[in-house]
Amino acid sequence: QEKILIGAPVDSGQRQPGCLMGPAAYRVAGIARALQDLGHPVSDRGDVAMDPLPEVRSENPAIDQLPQTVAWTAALSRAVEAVLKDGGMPITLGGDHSLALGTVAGAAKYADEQGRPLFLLWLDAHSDFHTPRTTTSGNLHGTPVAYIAGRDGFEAFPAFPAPLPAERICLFGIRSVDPAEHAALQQHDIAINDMRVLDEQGIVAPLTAFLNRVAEAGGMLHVSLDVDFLDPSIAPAVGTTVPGGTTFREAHLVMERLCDSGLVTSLDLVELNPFLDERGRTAKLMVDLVASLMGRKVFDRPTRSYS
Ligand code: DIR
Ligand code: MN
Ligand code: MN
Ligand code: MN
Repeated sequence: QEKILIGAPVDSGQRQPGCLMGPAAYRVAGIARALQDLGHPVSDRGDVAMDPLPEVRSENPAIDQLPQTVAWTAALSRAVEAVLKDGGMPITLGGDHSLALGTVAGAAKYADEQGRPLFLLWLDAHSDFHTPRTTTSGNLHGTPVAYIAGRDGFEAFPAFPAPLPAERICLFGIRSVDPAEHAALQQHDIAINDMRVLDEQGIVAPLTAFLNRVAEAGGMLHVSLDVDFLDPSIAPAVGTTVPGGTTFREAHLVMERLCDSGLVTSLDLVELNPFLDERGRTAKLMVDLVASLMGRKVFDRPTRSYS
């Protein structure tokens, strides 16, 4: 199956400049070559352009760059849906995490047309469960999971196609949750695998439980990988580092297990800020993680079954 790269130079979901250089950094770090070396056909559709800015406003005065974020959401939703319609697997090269408002909307639209349930695996230090009403930072990269789950407050945005019920969403690696997000998450049944869960149970048990549900439902699976899922000691190039993240070995094991499952149908790589990187170190780690997800391994092992 063809892996299709979509550049998403989105910088409007947070205030630290630099994420717009992400797509270029992934290309320089050799993402296409890494996939080709694994035997996958790859095509690069270049960078998506933002739609014209709509006239939208929010009652929350803290909100930053709402029109830009709405415009990116519309453009990226179309781009991802088009790749899925062409039978490809979209790999969106970000760009800050607000781009997932669009990429997951595109995947949800396609899944809905196919009559298949879409599942979401959110690999992140943050729960990103704010709405434009509850965010105090005003940074819209903290909102996509709420949009995807169908929470109120996104009136300025295109209506999310078939919002995902809580049992189809899995947060993984969480260690920074704002009070308003915490309160809202208490009202939802979303699986929250915070770092304590991963410390106590390891990554395999909770991940397998989720993947089994996806397989049983015949679902599609969108994976959204935020650089800050990783510990800052191995992935420094992100604007919002949070100590205590996943290790190199844990992150690769997540990717290998996802590969074995054969369930992943779309992928985001988000929040890389190449301006903060050390000679491409974080970009190269992200490319290596994608390679593990796409089949790079030390030795072949019998494929595990996911019911
Ligand atoms: C914080 C930080 N919860 C906010 N969020 C994210 O601004 O809403 N940082 N996603 O990467
Ligand atoms: Mn995030
Ligand atoms: Mn994050
Ligand atoms: Mn950020």
